Amino acid sequence: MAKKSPSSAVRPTHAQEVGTGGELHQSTTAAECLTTNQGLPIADDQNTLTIGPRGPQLLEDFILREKITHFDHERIPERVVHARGYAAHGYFEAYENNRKLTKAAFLNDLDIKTPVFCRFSTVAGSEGSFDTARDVRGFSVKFYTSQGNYDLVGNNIPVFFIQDAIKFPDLIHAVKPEPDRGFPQAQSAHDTFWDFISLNPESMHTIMWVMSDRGIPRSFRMMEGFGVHTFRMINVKGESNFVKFHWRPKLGTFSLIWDEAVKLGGADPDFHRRDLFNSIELGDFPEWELSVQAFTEAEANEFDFDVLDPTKLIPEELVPLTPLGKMVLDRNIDNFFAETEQVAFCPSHLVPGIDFSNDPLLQGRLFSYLDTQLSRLGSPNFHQIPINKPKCPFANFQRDGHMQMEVPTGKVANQPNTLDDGSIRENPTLGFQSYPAEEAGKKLRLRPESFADHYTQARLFYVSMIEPEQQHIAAAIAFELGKCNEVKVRTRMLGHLQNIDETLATMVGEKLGMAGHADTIVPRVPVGDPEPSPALSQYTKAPASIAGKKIGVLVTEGVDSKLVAAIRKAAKAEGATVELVAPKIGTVKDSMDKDLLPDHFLVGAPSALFDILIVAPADDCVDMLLQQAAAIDWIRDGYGHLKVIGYTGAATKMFEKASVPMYNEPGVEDVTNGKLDELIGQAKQHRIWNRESKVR
Ligand code: HDE
Repeated sequence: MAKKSPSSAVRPTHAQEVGTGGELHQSTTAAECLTTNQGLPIADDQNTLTIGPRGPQLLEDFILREKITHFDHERIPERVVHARGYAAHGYFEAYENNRKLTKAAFLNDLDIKTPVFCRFSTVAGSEGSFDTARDVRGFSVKFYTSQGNYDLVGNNIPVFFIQDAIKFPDLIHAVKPEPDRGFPQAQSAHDTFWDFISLNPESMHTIMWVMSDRGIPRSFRMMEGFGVHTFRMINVKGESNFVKFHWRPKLGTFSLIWDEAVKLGGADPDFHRRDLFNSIELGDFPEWELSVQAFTEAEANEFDFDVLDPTKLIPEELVPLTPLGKMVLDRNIDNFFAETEQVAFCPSHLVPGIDFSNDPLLQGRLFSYLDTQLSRLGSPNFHQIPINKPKCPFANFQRDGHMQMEVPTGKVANQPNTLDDGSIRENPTLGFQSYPAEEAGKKLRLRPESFADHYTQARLFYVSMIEPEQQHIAAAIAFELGKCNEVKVRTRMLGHLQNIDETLATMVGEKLGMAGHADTIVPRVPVGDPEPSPALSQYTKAPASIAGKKIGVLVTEGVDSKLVAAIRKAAKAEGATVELVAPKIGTVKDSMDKDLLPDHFLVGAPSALFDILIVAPADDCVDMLLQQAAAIDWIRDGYGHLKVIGYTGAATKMFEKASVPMYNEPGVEDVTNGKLDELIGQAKQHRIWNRESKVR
C-alpha cells in the first residue's frame, strides 16, 4: 500500500467537513455540542484515537468504546408473536353516558379526550418481514385514562384458533418457520401449521376468517378490531354485564386481492405502515368507533354456544352493537424504537368498571404478557418507559430493580407504616374491586362440553359471505394446502372442510386435483345449519365511498393538464388522494408546459399500490410505454385485481398489448369529456367482482 502524504493523512472533523466553522448542531439534550453519555464534550467523532495517523488504535479510546458498545446493544428481543407492528398516537372520546354499563371514567366523562397509543401488527412474521402477509392482525390500544392505563389488546378477527392458553406455544411453534430449516418466514402455508390446524378442529372457525379476505387487509385504517374474549363491565351499582368489544373503521373494511398482496410484498414491504403514516401526515386521520355487544349472564345461558369459548362469536343479529365512543389517530410516532418497539401491552392492565370473564384463553393471557415484557424489556420497571408510563399519578412501594428511573424518597418502603407521615395507602372506594363472581367446583383439567361444536360457526361464517368472498376462501385454502408437502395433511383438512360446507370442500378438492380424497372426520356434536349473518361479510356493509383510497395516474410528458386538475378536484371532493406515476421521476411538463412532480417512478410503482387507476399518456409517448413491461403490467394487473381503470384515447394500444378490453367493459372507462364522474361512481363499488371469473 502506498504511503500517504502527511497532508492526506489529516482527518477532517465533522465541523470542518460541513464547513460550519466550528458551530455544531445542538443535540436533543440541548447540550452545546456532541457529548458522551457522561456529558463530556466530544472534539472529534469522525476519527478513532491512534498512534500516528496510520498506526494502531488505542484501547484507551473510551469515546469509541462507548459508542460501539451502545450500538452493539441497540436491539432488544423482538416480540415472540406480533413482532412486526406499527403504531400511532391519538385520542378516544366517549359518545354519551355509558354509566348504565360501566363506571370506567374514560367511557363516561364526555369532557375528556383520553390519549391512546394504538399498535397494529402481523402475528407470525419476524420484525423484518413484510406487511401484506396472510395473517391475523393485532389491534392493540393503550388508553392512558385518569384511573390508570387500560389496554384493549385485540385482533382484526373476532375469534381465535384455540380454546385454552396451554395450546398457544404449540400453535405459534407450528406457524413460525419450521425449526429444522428456518423457513418459511411470515407464512402459514406450510406443513407444520396445517398439520396442527387439522389436528385441532377447534381452529376451524378462525381458519375460515384467516383464509378469507380478512387475512389480507387493504389498510390498517380499513380494518375492524375485536376484543375476542367475553369481558365484564361493572357499573357503580356493582351490576355486571358481559361484553364483547368491537372497533369499526369509519372508512369501511376492505381487503387486498391475494395476487396483489403477494406483489405488494415485493413492491412495498411497508405498504400498511406507510399508508398509516402518510395518511396521518396528510391530516387524514383514521377513525374507529368502539362498540360493545352487551348481554346478561342469563341471556348468555340461552345462547346455543358458550360465551367463554373464544372460538365463538355472537352474531349481531342476536346481540346488536352499542356504540361507546370513537378513537382518532392523529399523531405519528417520533421514534420507532422508543415508542412502537418498547410499548408493552398487557390484557391485565384494567380500570375499575371493566373485568375479566373465565374464558380460559384470556386467563392464560393475563399471565403471559407481563411475563414476556420482563424478558423483552429486561426489567420490572418497564412501566417507567415514557410510552408505558401512566399519565395519571401512580405510587406504591415497589422499589429498585434494573433501570429504576425514579428516585423514591423517604425512610420506609413498606405499608402499613407509622414512620413516614402521610404514606400512601390503599383506598377501598376508589380502588379496583374484582367482580365477586361465585365460583365453585372440582379441580380438574377438562374442556367443557359446551365448547365441543367446532363446525357450526365455521359454517356460519362461510354461508354469510357473498360469492366472491367464498371463492377467495376456497382459493386461499387451496393455495396454502398446495404448499403443504404432506398428503395426509391435505386429506385431513379436506375432511374438516366437508363438515363445514360440502361445496367449499369440493371447490378446494378440485383446485388441488384431490376431489374425493377427503378423510372422514366425525364431528363430536352434530353440525348446525345456521342462518347467514350479513354483518360478517365486509362487502355487504361496505360504504359506497372512495374516502381514504388512492388514485394512481400513469402520466407522461405532455399529459393533459386539465385532466390531471379534474382528477385532483374529484379526488379531493371524495376524500381520496391522487399520486402520479411517470416513466421518469424527474419533472414532467404537462400539456400547458407546466411542471408536474411525479410521486412515483413507474418501475418501482406497480398498480398494486393504488385502488383506482387512470392511464393518461400523451399520444407521442405511447410508443415508448409500449416498450416498457412495467407500463403494460400496470394495466394488466389492475384489470386482474378487479380495479376500476380509466383511460384516455392515447392509451388504446397499451390496453391492446395488455389484452385488457376497453369497450363495453364494466369498470374500464374513458375519462375524457367529463366522464370522470362515471369512473368515480364505479369505484364506489370498490372492485368489479363480476370480472373475477374472466381472470382467475
Ligand atoms: Fe397475544 N401475545 N397471546 N393474543 N397478542 C402477545 O405479548 C398470548 C391472543 C395480541 O402490539 C405477546 O407483548 C397468549 C389473543 C396482540 O405489542 C405474548 C395467547 C389475542 C399482541 C402473547 C395469546 C392476542 C399480542 C407477545 C393465548 C386477541 C401484540 C409480545 C392464550 C384477543 C401486542 C407481547 C403489541 C402479543 C401471548 C392469544 C392479541 C407472548 C399466551 C386471543 C395484538 O405475551
